[in-house]
Amino acid sequence: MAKASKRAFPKLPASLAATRRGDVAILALARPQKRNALDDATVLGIERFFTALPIGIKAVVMHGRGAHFSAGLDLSELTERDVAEGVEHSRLWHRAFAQIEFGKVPVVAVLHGAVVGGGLELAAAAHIRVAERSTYYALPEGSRGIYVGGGASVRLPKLIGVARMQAMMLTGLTYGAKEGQAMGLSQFLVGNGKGLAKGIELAKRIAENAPLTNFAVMHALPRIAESDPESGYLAESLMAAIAQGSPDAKARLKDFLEKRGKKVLRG
Ligand code: 1HE
Repeated sequence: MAKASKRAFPKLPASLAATRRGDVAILALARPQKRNALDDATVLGIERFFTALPIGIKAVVMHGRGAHFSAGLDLSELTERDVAEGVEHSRLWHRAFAQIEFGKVPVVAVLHGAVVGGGLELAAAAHIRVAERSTYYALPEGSRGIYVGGGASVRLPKLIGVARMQAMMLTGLTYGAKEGQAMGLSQFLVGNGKGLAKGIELAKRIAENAPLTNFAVMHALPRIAESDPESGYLAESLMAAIAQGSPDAKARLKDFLEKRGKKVLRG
């Protein structure tokens, strides 16, 4: 890759906008006139963005412009697709969202308004979800005669369980921000208009961690959690040893022992 391209964001479609605040990148879904519906160009742009983050980016915040995070799949692109193209399309979403979940840096999704269908699938690929009070969640695929295709069958049951996802899909039930928080769809709930600031604050904290710890949390933890316990304990011990053996960990531990490190204080 050319040197310059590693320092700048890759070229994105008009439906996406990327900015930078120090070591935090902010990706906006920027198609509010279509309620940030996700067309192919946008999903490909998301994949490109996360695979080619500029050097020095340590965390990403993702949010939506306008009154909604995302209305999900762009339904206008669906009508002419045959079965084989449908599989290919779903696999494109899987590939793109895998770059979020198992990409280079942790991702914070800031949610407001509609987080529905593929919009919820996109949010579920992030590591942290901050929801504003206006947020509501739905999986209206049933009423459209389709099925989730952006990874929801894998990711959502881990967040809310199979039964809740079945209820959402079978009934078209909508959950509000408070319910979503209680059931684990979001980890932070904030007032309307406060989500982006909270997301950036969290991303800045994440960016201060040792990169190897962030790597372990993103890549080792979810795999360990799904493995059998004995393999899990082994993998954890190896990951722990690798992390603590890094020069970064040594320097941070020394800082603490010599009274320079941050204390863990409430607030
Ligand atoms: C769209 C889409 C869309 C809006 N695809 N164009 N997703 C859904 O079933 C949700 C469909 N959308 C809605 O229910 C509503 O648009 C909202 C509740 C999100 C917002 O309502 P509202 O009143 O603010 O906006 P609107 O007037 O409905 O929409 C504004 C424009 O956005 C309008 O286009 P316009 O040219 O007439 O101005 C809408 O057609 C357009 N728009 N949502 C295309 N989704 C990988 S599989 C994933 C499967 C799914 O995601 S299924 C869920 C699909």
